[in-house]
Amino acid sequence: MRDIHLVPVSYFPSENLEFPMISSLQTITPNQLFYVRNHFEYPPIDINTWNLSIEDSVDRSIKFTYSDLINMNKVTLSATLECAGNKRSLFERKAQGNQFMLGAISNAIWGGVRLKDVLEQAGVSLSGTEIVFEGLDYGQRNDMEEHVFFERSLPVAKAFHPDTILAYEMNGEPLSIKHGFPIRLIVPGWYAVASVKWLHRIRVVEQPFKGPFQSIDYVILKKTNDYKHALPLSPVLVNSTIASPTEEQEMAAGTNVIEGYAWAGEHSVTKVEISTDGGNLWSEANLLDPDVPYSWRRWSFSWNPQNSGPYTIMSKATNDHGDVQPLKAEWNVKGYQNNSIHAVNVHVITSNLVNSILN
Ligand SMILES: Nc1nc2c(c(=O)[nH]1)N[C@H]1C(S)=C(S)[C@@H](COP(=O)(O)O)O[C@H]1N2
Ligand SMILES: [Mo]
Repeated sequence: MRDIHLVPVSYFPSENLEFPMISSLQTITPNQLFYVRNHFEYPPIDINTWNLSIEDSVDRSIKFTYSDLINMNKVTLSATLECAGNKRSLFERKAQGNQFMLGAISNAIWGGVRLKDVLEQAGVSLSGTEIVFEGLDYGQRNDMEEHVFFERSLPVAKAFHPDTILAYEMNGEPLSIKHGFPIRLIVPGWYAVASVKWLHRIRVVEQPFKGPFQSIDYVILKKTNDYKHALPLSPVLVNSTIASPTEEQEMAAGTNVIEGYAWAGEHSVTKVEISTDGGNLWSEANLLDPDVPYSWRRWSFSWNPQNSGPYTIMSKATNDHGDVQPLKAEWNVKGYQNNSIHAVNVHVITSNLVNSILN
């Protein structure tokens, strides 16, 4: 077995690591290869004093301990998490932020309790406006004087969705510190910024939440500082990635396998098409995984080039709503939700070519 590692994007001020997209395809990402995206230092956690408090809009608060939660009705579900900044580095016009390549995405089986069950047990009803989730990690942002916690909100309907869970397990193991121990929110089908790690406080609010990670970051900003017209990130867009071959790879003429992943957030991937001539002709790839809600599907395509030369390979996914990846995703200041058709340039080498040089 080869020693495969996460790929560092930054270590300071926070640790950010990508899944190595060049590793062999696996539907379930092993925990030690699951990408890591943090805004602050890891918070210290003492499980004996940790609790989750649920506060309603009149400041009534109910606390759950770790054992309260793990003794509730358990659910498991598979969900792909994708950072909204995944593929930021692939925008032709550079966008600010961590220059993620292809690997700010991974897939795991999450075990935990339905958020809805916890909210109901705490007496929260569907009547509020939004629910705010606070992580234990905090620190300084460049644009604010005071320290802030990592906080995000959800509309009440998504919070009460039966697939929105408070996870304490990842692929059958207790959640690790890097992924939000002891409890993280999992919001399937939404960009992973919604899936708050190191959760310790949930509050019901009557006004739309305006924290910096809700209204300054993770919004689609079309012009610098034009926050007035910024739109909140929507659920994950249909997307696909070619994992193999990789950019500028040399390939022998004859049969080659092109393979990768496709995902569609709350939707299903229904089709992946491959072009090997820069986007003129498209043929369907084989989907290797069944359609599991919220989860990426591996695909493969057998390619048999005969002639030497440069080729541009492209992958294009379609969802069950008929949405297709665009040739070029719309650029935005913060470089989010890049779902452009993925293109990889390769070189096919034939033995004829080598023989003609050597003889
Ligand atoms: N508390 C907290 N939750 C967080 C974050 C964070 O920095 N702090 N990052 C978010 C973002 S932007 C992403 S993409 C995912 C990454 O989850 P992972 O590190 O388990 O892959 O966590 C989300 N939840
Ligand atoms: Mo993210």
